[in-house]
Amino acid sequence: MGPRRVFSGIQPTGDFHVGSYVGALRNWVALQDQFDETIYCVVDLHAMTVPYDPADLRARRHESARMLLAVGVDPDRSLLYYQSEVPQHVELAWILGTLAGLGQLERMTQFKEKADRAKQNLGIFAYPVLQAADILVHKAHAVPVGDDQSQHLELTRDLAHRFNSRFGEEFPLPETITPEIGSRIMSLTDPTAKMSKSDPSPRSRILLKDGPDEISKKVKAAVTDTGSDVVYDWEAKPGVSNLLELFSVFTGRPIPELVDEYSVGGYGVFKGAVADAIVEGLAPVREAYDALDDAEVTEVMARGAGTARDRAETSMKTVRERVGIV
Ligand code: AQP
Repeated sequence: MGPRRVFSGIQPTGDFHVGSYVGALRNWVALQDQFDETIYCVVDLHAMTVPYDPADLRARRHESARMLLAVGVDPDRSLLYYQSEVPQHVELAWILGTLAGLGQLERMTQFKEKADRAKQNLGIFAYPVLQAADILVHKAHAVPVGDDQSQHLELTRDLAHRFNSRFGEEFPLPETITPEIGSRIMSLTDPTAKMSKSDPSPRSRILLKDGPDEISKKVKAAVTDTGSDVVYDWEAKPGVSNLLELFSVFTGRPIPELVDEYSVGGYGVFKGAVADAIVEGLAPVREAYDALDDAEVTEVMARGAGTARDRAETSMKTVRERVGIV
């Protein structure tokens, strides 16, 4: 068996929040110790599927790269680059697009949620095909993502399987890696909706760049449920359950132990402790972010793109031969 590879991407569409950190980015860092190769990408082409300002995109992709380095993606161990700088992603997306059924793409929940009629475009529709190409161009075996991406990963496996059956065995079918706790962190203002960077309320999410005061304020104002018991029960107490998941992730302590300790004392004491745990957990990330030098970030990303292009081109040589365009 060859080297075991991980691939994942993140959109530079806004400030990263604890949802994407807990659901995905934390795993990106841990997987550097568990897989032979880890490949991470700032997926700026995906970010163009919603209305945006070019200057804003330019700034955000750089900030995103800087934040990935700050959370612990190590450029000496992981390949890190901007998607747009490796054109083979788009070439493979076209080929996979010819194998993708319209019905299946129309059933994608994220497409249905995001594509309100006024803003619909081909990019949003084809988004999961480009995502499949991102993963398959590196022949990745595993993809660490939050729960919201499992349907797209299913499509990726279908496309890989269809390609292999039609043109010959080329792509591994990648597995999804989601964390047991925190695969779906919910909004602080509406614990029935996932925490998301496109939520109009900034109080709904904790940003990785938030300072201690902002974090405390947001946690203390988080919607909790009626009563005052700290109970882990997603049906009856989604707000408290969401905070318990965050508490567990940031302290490394099991949820039942936290429930035992905070079952008396009310929501005030509980929320104070959750806020402290998040503040403490994010402090090193914020410090690393502030310490990074812009020129260093630019240099890391240029180096990553060069390596990624070479690797993607090696994959595409065989793919082109298989599909008959050489
Ligand atoms: N709330 C969440 N809980 C767990 N995981 C999450 N992820 C995002 N939100 C949560 C995971 O983070 C990774 C990066 O996601 P992305 O930025 O590429 O895309 P996204 O899912 O579109 O992020 P948002 O914040 O939810 O933005 P909008 O509102 O635009 O949809 C992915 O692995 C995702 O699963």
